[in-house]
Amino acid sequence: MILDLRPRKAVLLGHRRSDVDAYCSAYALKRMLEAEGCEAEFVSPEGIDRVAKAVQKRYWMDVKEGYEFGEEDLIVVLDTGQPELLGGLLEGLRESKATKVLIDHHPLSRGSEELFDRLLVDEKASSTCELVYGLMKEEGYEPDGELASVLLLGILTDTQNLANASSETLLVVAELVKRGASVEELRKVIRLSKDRSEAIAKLKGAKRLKIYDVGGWLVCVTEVGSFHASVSKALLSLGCDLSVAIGRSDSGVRCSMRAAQEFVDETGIHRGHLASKLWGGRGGGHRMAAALNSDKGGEEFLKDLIEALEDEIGEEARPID
Ligand SMILES: [Mn+2]
Repeated sequence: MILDLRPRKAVLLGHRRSDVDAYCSAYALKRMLEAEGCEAEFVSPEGIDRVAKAVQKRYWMDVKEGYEFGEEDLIVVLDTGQPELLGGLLEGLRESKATKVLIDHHPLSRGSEELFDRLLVDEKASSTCELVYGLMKEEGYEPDGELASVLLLGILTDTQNLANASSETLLVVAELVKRGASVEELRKVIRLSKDRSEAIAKLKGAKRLKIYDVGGWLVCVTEVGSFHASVSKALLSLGCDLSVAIGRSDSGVRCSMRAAQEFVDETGIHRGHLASKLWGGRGGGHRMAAALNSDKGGEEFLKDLIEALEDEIGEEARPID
């Protein structure tokens, strides 16, 4: 998939503010490439996020925020569902003569197919780290205990500590544990990085909650200034079937949306439907999680969202006080 190209200089690209999965998959891939005599560096626009920084302290790798394209013969883009998440690097990527590979567990977005020469994309995989582990086995590269730990970190963070892990993923986890990774130890690395302001955002999100019953489903909407993704995730764990955290942005509102698996399975609604109805498809994410932007005002946005849900479910929304 990669080593057959006999690359000499590779650049590994993560998405804007790379998360643990992007950082760790790059870390592991870099090691595999270096073992084959290929120089490799990791570039992530706007650096990496807070939890990834905690991981970086323990498993150090240099993170560059920009890159001068030209000498590379291999580009691997990791964990990046939408090419736009590469920010200013996208232009250079397009123009580069290098072989371009995408390794990702997000749905393949339009445009990615032409952009890349090789795709390792599997929506069923828990994480990009899981895909990189599969790739290593295919390439005949044996990850040691440290790499097994790094790969497991990406799986842990992308499955909410294995809560959402599939049977297939648990088998991969078992292999990584046999290679020397410790779930208990790695949980500590991620837990280290609890953030007080994030906790406050979640609590405020819960306090300001609007609850609707739409055809028996609990739809929860709230407004917060920051940490939208973790607020919507937290609301789901409180028992909502669909949670939406809205915040103001320069041009209108931005929001993060999450759906419980049963909701997606039984209603068939996923962010694709709602995004195209409400925002002309602007947004990205998984089937069950999405980040969206809209130029509408908060009230209008909420009204449209509820109407779109009523339409899809075929029942009227009933507010619950
Ligand atoms: Mn990921």
